[in-house]
Amino acid sequence: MKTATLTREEVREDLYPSRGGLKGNIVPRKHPAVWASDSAQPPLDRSLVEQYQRDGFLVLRDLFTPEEVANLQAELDRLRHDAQSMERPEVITEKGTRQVRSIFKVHALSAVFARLAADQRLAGLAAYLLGDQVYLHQTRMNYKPGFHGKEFYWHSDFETWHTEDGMPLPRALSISVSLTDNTPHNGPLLVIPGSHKHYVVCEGETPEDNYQMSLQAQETGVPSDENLARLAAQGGLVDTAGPAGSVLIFDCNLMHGSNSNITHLPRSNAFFVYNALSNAVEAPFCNQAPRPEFVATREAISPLTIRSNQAEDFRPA
Ligand code: 6CS
Ligand code: FE
Repeated sequence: MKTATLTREEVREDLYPSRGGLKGNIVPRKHPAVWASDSAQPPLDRSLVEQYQRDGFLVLRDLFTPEEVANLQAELDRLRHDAQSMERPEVITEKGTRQVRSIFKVHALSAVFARLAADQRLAGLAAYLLGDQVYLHQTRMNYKPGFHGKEFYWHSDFETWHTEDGMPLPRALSISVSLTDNTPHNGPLLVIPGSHKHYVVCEGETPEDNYQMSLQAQETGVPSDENLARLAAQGGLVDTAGPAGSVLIFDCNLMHGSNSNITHLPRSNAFFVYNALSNAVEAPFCNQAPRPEFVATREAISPLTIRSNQAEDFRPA
């Protein structure tokens, strides 16, 4: 009898199904947050690794010197000034205004942020936690300008990166470097501790070219109010406010969001998304075409060469 020859696509199992005709639900995560082998030497205190495993995030405040932060802030200002005149897809403006909301693929637009993304203190930590070589799945500068910076509603990044980018497993993490003070008032990232251990199935079909709306205001891949309330009742709510130079490491599946910024103080953070090389994106798990390269690296997947930077490496060109 002729055996069926199924293609890789047909045999591929979706371990984290979401959207489509599914009902909203909360299911257990099937994989760890820390993939490091027990024999690997952690680059930070083991108690912090255990805290990350438990909570799904860590805030570190003393990774960069004031001179390094000042140089990064100069590059932030240079990029923001240039972005205002850029007509390119990587520059996302706030809905209804010309204010720059995000600049994607910032590692390709700025040699300074490319060096920062490859810094041992960030990429080295990501490689340890993910137990593999890493590559940059996505990088972005979120400006959240004063008065006009709009919110990022509650979501799990992994739900989007799995469903729309074809990221197989939750073996990725984000590192956010605050380049302006993140105060309790100007829209710091809010997280639900421990929520990374639960996968929230979202309802609804993924629209065509969804990224053209979702990067301004995410409406698909958003948990139900009921499921958000259940997660928050269990884990609480924490803001990740901290002075410029603070670093937030968070698991790809941690439930997070941030409020709009009506203060005069911009909340500008650089975000670097590290994916394990063994977890490279495949075809999307939704019935849409893959998202463009500036939102999800697909064509140029190569292991990151980790660097030891000095302050002068962050001086704008
Ligand atoms: O769709 C994405 O990849 C982007 N959206 C959000 C709200 N967070 C992750 C990422 O920046
Ligand atoms: Fe996000």
